[in-house]
Amino acid sequence: MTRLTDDDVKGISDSLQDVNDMLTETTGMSLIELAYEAVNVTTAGTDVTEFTVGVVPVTSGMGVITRFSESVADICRSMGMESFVTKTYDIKGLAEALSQSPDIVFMADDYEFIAYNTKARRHANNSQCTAAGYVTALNGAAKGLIGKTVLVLGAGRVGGWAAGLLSAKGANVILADIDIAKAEAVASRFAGAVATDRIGEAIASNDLIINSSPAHVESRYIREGAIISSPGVPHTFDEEAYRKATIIHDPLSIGVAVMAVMSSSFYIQDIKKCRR
Ligand code: 2YC
Repeated sequence: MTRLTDDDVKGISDSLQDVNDMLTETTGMSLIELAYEAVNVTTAGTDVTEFTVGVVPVTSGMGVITRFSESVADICRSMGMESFVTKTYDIKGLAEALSQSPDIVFMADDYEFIAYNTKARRHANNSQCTAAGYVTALNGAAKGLIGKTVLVLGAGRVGGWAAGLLSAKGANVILADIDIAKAEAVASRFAGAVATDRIGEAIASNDLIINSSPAHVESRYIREGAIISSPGVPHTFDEEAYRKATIIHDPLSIGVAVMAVMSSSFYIQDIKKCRR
């Protein structure tokens, strides 16, 4: 998984309103509306403002990313969720968080980023939630995906989840990766999905794109009027790309917002099961 840098994260807390405005303009949904749509629940079923959040910084691997945990907490606060970041790290930090009985605990190392619902004892993961958020954004911006062809750049975890969600939405999926074997392995899981390693050609012949790759996308391949829903980091689109296409990106907010709604939704589903 590509790792955010301090630089990617430093502006997040101050740009939450900009993200909301960008999403409203490009998809017709605010961040929280997008997150509910992505998890396919309504506020009637799950009201995230009733859930509290604890975020625990983790020092393993390449260590803490400056303001990563604070940004996660700010994103949840912007959705009306009472949130805190622990003063201590790792297991000590988890113990500190649990002593305050949060409904959801967010933690990330260099391999997994989860939102654990302490009551439902289930967690949401960032890869699935990021894919769900960006597929939902593309669906909104394209005004539906049924029968349309969508190019997925990058056959990693987010790309794999996105291919599955797009397939479920009735889109025709093309999976592009420089590693054709990787693209074919993922494409083979979804009826009708095809794999390619001819990246430039694929970009030049598709108007709807999910970019879940860390690679640079050459603006010269991008079609006028294309819609690129782009979770990929580093985010390296230039002004020519932004002139030609509608590009939907933010480094963390969409994934975290969907994680918060998905993790909250586990609790309600379990309660309903008990009531039957
Ligand atoms: O500050 C901390 O607690 C660090 N351990 C956080 C490391 C996050 C590493 N993961 C990522 O940077 C990417 C993000 C795009 C979101 C998911 N993985």
